Amino acid sequence: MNAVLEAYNLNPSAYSLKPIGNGLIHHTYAVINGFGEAAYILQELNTGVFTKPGDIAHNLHILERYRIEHHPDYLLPVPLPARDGEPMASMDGRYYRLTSYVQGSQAYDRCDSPDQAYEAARQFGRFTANFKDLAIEMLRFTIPGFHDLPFRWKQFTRSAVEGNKERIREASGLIQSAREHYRIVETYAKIRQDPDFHLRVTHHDTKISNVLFDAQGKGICVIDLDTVMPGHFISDVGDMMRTYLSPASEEEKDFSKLEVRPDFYRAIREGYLEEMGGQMTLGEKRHFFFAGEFLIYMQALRFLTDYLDNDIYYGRSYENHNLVRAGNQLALLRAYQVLGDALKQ
Ligand code: GN1
Ligand code: MG
Repeated sequence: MNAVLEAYNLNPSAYSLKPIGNGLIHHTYAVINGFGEAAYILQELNTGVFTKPGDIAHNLHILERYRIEHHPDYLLPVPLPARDGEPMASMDGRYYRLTSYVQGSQAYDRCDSPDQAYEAARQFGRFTANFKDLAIEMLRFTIPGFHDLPFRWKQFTRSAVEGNKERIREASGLIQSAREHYRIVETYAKIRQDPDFHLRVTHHDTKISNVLFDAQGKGICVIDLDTVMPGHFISDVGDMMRTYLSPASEEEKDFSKLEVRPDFYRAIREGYLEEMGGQMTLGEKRHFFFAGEFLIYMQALRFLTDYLDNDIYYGRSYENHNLVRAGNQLALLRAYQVLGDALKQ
């Protein structure tokens, strides 16, 4: 990593690296200075997932230009240029980005209170709201088909036939349960055609650790902008539902610990609509609950597909890891639908 620091004009002997975060995709480090303080965040990009790193740089450049013109006071933590002026440092086919550490900020691994859910939802809502008039077609799709549910469904049904035979047998119960929710794919396919659903600047990875908070617990800004691309609000709201509502995460093996907390649901709704309510159409608002179904289901399909494909995307730390994750997400989906029934009453 010394060469990487040098590519950013940092003296490697003056800094140390500390791995942080629990993302499944990139390797992330805090760059610690001689006073023991975090000065930067260094990330190695996963180019197996982001096959065109230049597209990320392109999008961030567009966002940054728009921000400077329209919201100069809005904090958008984009990577710093490398010594040679490039938006990334590339070395032996690997790509790295360095971002300034936001002083006084903290990030959480888990959403522990409705206040946190509210603050985070506001931050993601504000992010989309601030780029309201950006010509969306200027942004590139950094992962083609990323939140395209019919595409994820196709990948799933293909792997359920062509994947690892033994695993297909092992997963037959879950494959069946997953198929039973096909209605969610159909609803999404309709939404996509509906002119009432706008393509907006969407973050696509709204877990709580992608929000920075100040010492008083107020949201400062959103981070991790690689998956920012055109999308629908259901992606961002849905991933908040998926990751904030339950005290137990996607890693939990004891599904009885998955729980859907209605006060957290209300907090997400309130925070998001506070920023985005004025821009959303009636059709979009009516699908606020659907956002959670959409995203939890898509994540279940993605984990299950990866299990059938021998864990090539998410990796695993134990045998059947992705099968357990898929089972977890389907159990969460059922708990979420129970909340949906209650909300209808
Ligand atoms: C991946 O690595 P991380 O946690 O930022 C994935 C998300 C999934 C998530 C599930 C680019 O995100 O879509 O929701 O894992 N990101 C990508 O934990 O695939
Ligand atoms: Mg991410």
